[in-house]
Amino acid sequence: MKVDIIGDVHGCLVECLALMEKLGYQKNGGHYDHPDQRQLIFLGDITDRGPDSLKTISLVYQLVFEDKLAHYIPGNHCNKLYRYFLGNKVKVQHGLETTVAELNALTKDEQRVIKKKFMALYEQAELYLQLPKINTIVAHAGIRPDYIGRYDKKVESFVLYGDVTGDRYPDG
Ligand SMILES: [Mn+2]
Repeated sequence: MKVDIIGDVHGCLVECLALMEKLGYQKNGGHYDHPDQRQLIFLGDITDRGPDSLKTISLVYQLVFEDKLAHYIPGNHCNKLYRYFLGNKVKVQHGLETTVAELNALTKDEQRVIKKKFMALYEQAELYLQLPKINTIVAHAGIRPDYIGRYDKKVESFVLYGDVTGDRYPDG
């Protein structure tokens, strides 16, 4: 089993595609594969800040669900976008404003398609991925050894947001 782990694409679609090409992924007939059967892992934060968050969602959706070439693990930005799509009150800042601006530029139907793709990705995702074949565990913000095998709220917060202190800087 050979994997390429890509974290924090943050809407940088062009760079992501260039990296995939460099790693040997090829597009044939509209579908991606790798001549050596390598697999991709997108390790969270695929959206926000960069110029192409929505196209990045579509790319990762295709790679996970259609091409079966990638795994997707959520990050803190993904969690926030998920809560935004649920209609929860989230602050549209720290990068989310770029994704929301992209969404607002779409028609309602286009928005629905993207939302559906992202929700499907997020809801099928595991909080972290155990890859015993290569003696590896991947998590967006890391994981404590004693959390491995657990999937409760405490573990969810840790793998998404890290080992937070609860302290806050004046700028939030
Ligand atoms: Mn992050």
